[in-house]
Amino acid sequence: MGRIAEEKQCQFILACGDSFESNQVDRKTVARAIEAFKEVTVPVYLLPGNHDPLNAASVYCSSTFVEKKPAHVHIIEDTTPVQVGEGFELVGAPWLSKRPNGNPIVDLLNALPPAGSIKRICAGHGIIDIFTPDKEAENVIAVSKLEAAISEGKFHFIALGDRHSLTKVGSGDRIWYSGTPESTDFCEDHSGFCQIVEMDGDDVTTEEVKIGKWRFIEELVDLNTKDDVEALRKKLEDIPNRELAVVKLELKGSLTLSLHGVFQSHLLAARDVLAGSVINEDNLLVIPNDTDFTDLGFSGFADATVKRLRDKIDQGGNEGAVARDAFMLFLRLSKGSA
Ligand SMILES: [Mn+2]
Repeated sequence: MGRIAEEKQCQFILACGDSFESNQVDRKTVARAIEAFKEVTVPVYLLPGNHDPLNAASVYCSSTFVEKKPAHVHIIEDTTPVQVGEGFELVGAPWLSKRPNGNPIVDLLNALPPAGSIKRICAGHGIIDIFTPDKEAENVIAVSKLEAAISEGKFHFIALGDRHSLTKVGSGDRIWYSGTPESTDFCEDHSGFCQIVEMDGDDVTTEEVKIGKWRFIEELVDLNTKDDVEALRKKLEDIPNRELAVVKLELKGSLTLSLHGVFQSHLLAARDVLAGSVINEDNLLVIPNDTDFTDLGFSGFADATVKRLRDKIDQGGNEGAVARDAFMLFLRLSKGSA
């Protein structure tokens, strides 16, 4: 973000809360954040959110942060307007506790007169009413109030934090969640961006820049044939930077025992390099067919074992399921030794 801010000649960087996961983060995490801030060449404004509220135990009051913080990094401690360049001011509504009475932005919206000739930017944090069923909950922000503040000329732009996906709020183009710079979960539909906001006279333009490296990939996969298994292998292999990818597969369809074995070995190989995986096989049927038991090239006791396992599988029930797992393991081990 620092590099982009420099490139695009941004006047400052604003992070609207939850820069730290909690006030109890490791000292090392704080020290490393400060190392990163040192490389940033523009002023940085950090708004305390519900994860990192500005209370007595705040990470922003920790000795590591206070002693090492570079001068160009500023914590928005109260609702005092800060001048951020000629004709612009920034006003934030910091969270002073994890569960304040009402969202801090509400008092700010009520207290401020119209901005007049100055361009005023607001920094707030929390969930908005259109994204929660619990609209009356204490910290929920009513979008109608934000839109009213814009139309009354109190603010020219409202930057929000909390939501991980980059999201435009309301009917205009002046209220936004910039989202988190990294993706952190499957449910996020547009995370991993920073947003560049340009204010020129009365015009506001926004631009999203992808900066996140992590990916959360969720797929429903129908597995029935050899081609399906091969396509899934290729799909898993073609994911770029797999060490930064987490994959969730919802599997359905039906496979023979031997194809399921092939699929399992592809999965094992992928799991070695993926950052994480969640595989749901509840709706994937594994059905033995004749070719599962013939052409295996076994003889002697191995062949006799296959026959005994097959009888058990055909009988079904719990023992059949155990026999099926045993047979698949047997296939894998035999391939390994070959
Ligand atoms: Mn939050």
